[in-house]
Amino acid sequence: MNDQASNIVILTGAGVSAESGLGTFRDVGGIWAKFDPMKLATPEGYAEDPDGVLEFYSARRENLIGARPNGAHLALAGLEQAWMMAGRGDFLLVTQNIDDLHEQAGSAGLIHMHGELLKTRCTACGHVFADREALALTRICPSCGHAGGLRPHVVWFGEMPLGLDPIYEALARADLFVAIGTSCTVWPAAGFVQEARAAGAWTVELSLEPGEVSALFDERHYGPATQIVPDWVR
Ligand code: BV8
Repeated sequence: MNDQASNIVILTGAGVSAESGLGTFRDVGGIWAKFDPMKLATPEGYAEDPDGVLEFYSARRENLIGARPNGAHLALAGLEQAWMMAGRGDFLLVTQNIDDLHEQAGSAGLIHMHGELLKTRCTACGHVFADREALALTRICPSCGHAGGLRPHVVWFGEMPLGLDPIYEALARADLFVAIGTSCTVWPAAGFVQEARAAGAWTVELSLEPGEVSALFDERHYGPATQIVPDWVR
């Protein structure tokens, strides 16, 4: 890893959680190979079949509740702690993942740009709350009492990702950008490497195989995240 860097932005994707037993999206046998994202991860799909969408996310919640962080999550939490202790500069972890495995590993400065599976949002009042239960249309918002307006606190296709202002600010200051376990197919995350390069950052891709924008990375290491992330952090 680059010992000179002071401001780091790390982007993670589904590959970082694959060895914790959570499926990726676009690999063979991935979630979007089995389920249609246009029916299950869009506002239009939810309007058409809310029960079907809630069932899909409830099943993923059940799967997540048994999952534990792996060596890659732990290495990133350790890197953050070392970075802050040494007073090196800014540290921002941005994840496209909706699981909570980075938090379980101890990461603190984290943005969930595609939302969080274990949270629910009320479409009537906007209240967001921690929620590990199965989702159902009959449930009532604990804040405003409205029934039938609860949805998973995730960002669907066509919706605006979360935390973009602080993310772009950090990218503009970054001197090191690392993308881990992401195919870089989903925008705007796929464009972050270009933003970082424009700011003069050194760019690193750590994944099982090259993603869509691999050519834009200065340094690339391919293999399972539980091996290549701890090796790179060391
Ligand atoms: C938006 C959350 C407006 C819920 C998800 C054309 C051009 C530009 C944009 C678009 C376009 N057409 C459509 C768009 C917009 C669209 C988009 O990008 N579509 C794509 C498909 C073309 N984007 C949006 O709609 C976004 N909003 O654009 O708003 C806007 C305007 C201006 C400025 C800003 C915004 C909202 C997108 C949010 C979608 N939500 N899901 C849920 O999960 O159900 S997307 C879904 O994909 C996932 O949640 C995940 O977050 C995301 C990214 O996937 P990856 O994490 O990369 O996973 P993937 O399976 O693809 O890859 C896994 C990688 O890991 C692989 O490379 C593999 O090799 C590697 N791997 C596997 N195992 C391991 C491993 N690596 C290491 N170790 C291992 N063991």
